[in-house]
Amino acid sequence: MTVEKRAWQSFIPVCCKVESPSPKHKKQNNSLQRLVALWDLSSSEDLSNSLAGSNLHVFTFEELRMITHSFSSSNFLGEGGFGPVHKGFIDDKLRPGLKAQPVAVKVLDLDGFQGHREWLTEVIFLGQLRHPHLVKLIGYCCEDEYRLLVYEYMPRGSLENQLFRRYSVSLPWSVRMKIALGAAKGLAFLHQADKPVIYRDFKASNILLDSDYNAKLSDFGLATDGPEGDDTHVSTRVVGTEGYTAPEYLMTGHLTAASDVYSFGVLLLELLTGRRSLDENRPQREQNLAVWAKPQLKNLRKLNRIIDPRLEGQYCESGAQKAASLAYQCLSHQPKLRPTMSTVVDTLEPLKDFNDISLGPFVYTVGDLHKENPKVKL
Ligand code: ACK
Repeated sequence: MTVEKRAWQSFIPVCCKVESPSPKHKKQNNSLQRLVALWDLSSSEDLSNSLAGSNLHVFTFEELRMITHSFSSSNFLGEGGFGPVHKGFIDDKLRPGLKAQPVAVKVLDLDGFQGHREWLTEVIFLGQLRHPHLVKLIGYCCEDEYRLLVYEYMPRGSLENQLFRRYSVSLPWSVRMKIALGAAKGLAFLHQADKPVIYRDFKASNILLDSDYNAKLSDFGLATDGPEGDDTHVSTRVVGTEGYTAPEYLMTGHLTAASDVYSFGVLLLELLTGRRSLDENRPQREQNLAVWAKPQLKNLRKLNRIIDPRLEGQYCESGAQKAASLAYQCLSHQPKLRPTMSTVVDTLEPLKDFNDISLGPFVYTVGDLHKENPKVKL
């Protein structure tokens, strides 16, 4: 797997304007998190100057209002932890040189779960990181109290919606494996970067899908730099999403790349079983997916019983065994026993090659779907 180099080093001199690094602390100052801290104190003008080499477009609020038809309900895509997301369209009539394309515009709701700091983290991390399995940030708006982000548009929305939506055809086995592989590649890229990044909020709602079910990670508001040098972990305030969080991180705040691997194991279970990581509508002992499913992963008879019934038996048994065994390792209570994300990628690579049969055509029943939920993406 190729690891793209990040270009953020070129931004260091500008941010050092705010606080000059001593040689002793140079390594630490190179971190993306450090840049977030420095820019948090500086003006929006400093931010746009500093991001000048990142190819991010700086939009005005008026421009984004225009391309989303005043954030109309017909352009509304959904509401995330960050705030509402609307569809829009950009082209070179808006700005010379802009590629004509649909976009998704996220509006930061300052009363919501995330704030300016998370917005800044997203701009800085996604502004510097480029990879086929990370959603592309096209630009942002930082005007008065407005904070918005403009992304490439992902026609199939979030994996959460695709996997758990009531009125949809079940995702076939090979598509589930393709999605797992794509998301694993995104995480592996972050972990293997020159300055490793821990994603910290890996979950189905943060994985977006393009028209061919290529998975891309989105929402970097909680991302942070990985440990450097001799350090083995970073200590942080515990953040993330219940049901996906590694037990050692939950208990001690010690964060390593292995915490992301645990969350990946939970996501793999969601894909195998069609169940949510946490589901309060189930009997008590089945509510936490990892706790309930883990003891059943190593036994083929038990495994066959927990595979998503919506697959109607259309899955590759040996592939399911391999995926279940991988999930089991990812969910180890000892972080050191979990595989690295590049091992996860290598293990998943062959599992997507399965010919799904007899589930019928993998198409949505457009008419019915739309009647039930007019906001559903087609
Ligand atoms: O599952 P969805 O349809 O896909 O609903 C959620 C909603 O916004 C809140 O996150 C959708 N969404 C977020 N980012 C994008 C994007 N880049 N392209 C298309 N839909 C998006 C997400």
